[in-house]
Amino acid sequence: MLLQYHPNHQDAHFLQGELSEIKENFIEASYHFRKTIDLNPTYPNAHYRLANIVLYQFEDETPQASELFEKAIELDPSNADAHYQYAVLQDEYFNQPTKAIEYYRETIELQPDHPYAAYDLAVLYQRMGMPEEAKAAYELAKKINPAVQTPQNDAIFVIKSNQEETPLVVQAPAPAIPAATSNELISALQEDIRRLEELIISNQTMLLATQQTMVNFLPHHAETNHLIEEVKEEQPEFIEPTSAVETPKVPGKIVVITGATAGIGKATADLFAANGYRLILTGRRSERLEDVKAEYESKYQAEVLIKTFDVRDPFSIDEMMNSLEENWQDIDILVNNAGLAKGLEPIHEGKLEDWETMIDTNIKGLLYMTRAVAPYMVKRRKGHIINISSTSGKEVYPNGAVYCATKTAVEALTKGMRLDLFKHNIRVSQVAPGAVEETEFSLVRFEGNTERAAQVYENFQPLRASDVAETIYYIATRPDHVNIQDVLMLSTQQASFNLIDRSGRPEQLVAT
Ligand code: NDP
Ligand code: 8X3
Repeated sequence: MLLQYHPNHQDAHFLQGELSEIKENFIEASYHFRKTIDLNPTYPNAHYRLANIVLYQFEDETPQASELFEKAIELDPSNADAHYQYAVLQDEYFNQPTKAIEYYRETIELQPDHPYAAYDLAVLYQRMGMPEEAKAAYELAKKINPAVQTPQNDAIFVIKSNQEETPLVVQAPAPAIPAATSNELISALQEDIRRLEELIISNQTMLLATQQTMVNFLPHHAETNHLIEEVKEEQPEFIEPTSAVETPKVPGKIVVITGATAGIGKATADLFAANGYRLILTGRRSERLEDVKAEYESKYQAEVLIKTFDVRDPFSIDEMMNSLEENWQDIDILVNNAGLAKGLEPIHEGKLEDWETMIDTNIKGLLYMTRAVAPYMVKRRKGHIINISSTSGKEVYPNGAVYCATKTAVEALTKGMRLDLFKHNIRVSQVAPGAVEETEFSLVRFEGNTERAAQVYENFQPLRASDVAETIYYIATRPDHVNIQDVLMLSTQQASFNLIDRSGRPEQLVAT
């Protein structure tokens, strides 16, 4: 709730990251930690927390995790566990034993009773053919954790160290990389809650809306405490970093998003970029595409390809596909988002030009894109097409016949695509949102008339572009065997096109 009024509040993002992590919503947690870093690149512990999530929750993101641990160490050279995790990565992933040794040793210096570092160091020394050093590290490991002393380990480290033999490959008896303990998570969280409360209370300049934030925040705080209690009860020692809901970040996957210059498309691009996807972003406004590319490259180090074309032109689409270098051709996800409404008139007054534009963009554009991309997916037996429909595909409203007809067509196309493509192992989904702000949708519909466009969203809280983006991302990140076909989503204050509770946005209600 605090973020609703202060979307750039770094503490609130960090705290929300911690809460999301405890709730095992790792995508959300990583989003908030990234946002924290974005707002304050030296925010204490943010890199470290994000690194842990990236490493344990998202497949194949090890290089990024390593960079984050490196940064965490740079920001806080006393963080023993960051040193340890970094050492493990150098050892096990990057095959850099010398560097790994350096960081294991630093871990032990910083935290002499670190439960795993000495043992892992012993194993590494042994593997490197340095038996004396291995033995010394093993002796230390035994002092820290007597459980590591087994007859097998004794034989390996003590006896073998005196013989000139090929070093043995040693299996660690305990998990090599420890999860953060629940106690660590809890105390970090409690500290942050305390800090945030102090910050809010001491801020005398906060206005009415912020006071409401406090009111809304308190039950949230209670919920946090409840969660903490639950965690303590259920898991006195460890929180295993396994996700009940698998939402892995899959790096290197390629997503094409049409209409990424604004609104829902841009918000979707942001989320995929933040989560390590490679993006092909399209739209007609090349300057906007350039800006978006520059933003994601610097903010997320994302790989972004931009393609300027009109989805109504099948030849440009073919040209675009033919221009893709081989390493960009394996498109995993196509988000058919580009679309628009033009005008709001009764059928007998509608402009033919508007009708052509809507039909050509919303139906034919979506078809052309699908026709161009789907064969690659069929060939690979892999892919996911996500169409952006609308509540207008499920109901028809006065003066909106043609726009509603185009979105009804999208509904039919989604169903049809699914029937044709499921046997090729391709997923087909759609999202059908109600009114969405933070878009240019109404501005386009009313030909740049800002006043008329603003009226659409007046006195109620519509969906935001990011809400729809999150749904698209959720659909795209289900396990391979899950196909979510259709999601209808509206603002809580909207029940249908004309049934909108316009008694005010939540904060306005409070202020009056
Ligand atoms: P925006 O106007 O903010 O974004 C529309 C995007 O589509 C822009 O990036 C635009 O890029 C692109 N686009 C439009 N026409 C073309 C074209 N001919 N060729 C290529 N790109 C095109 O609107 P939204 O984000 O709201 O709209 C996205 C989708 O969501 C649409 O399909 C819309 O129907 C649907 N939708 C929107 C709702 C809302 O209330 N906002 C609710 C339900 C569904 P550019 O101009 O640079 O080409
Ligand atoms: C856009 C939503 O209700 O304006 O698809 O048609 S609405």
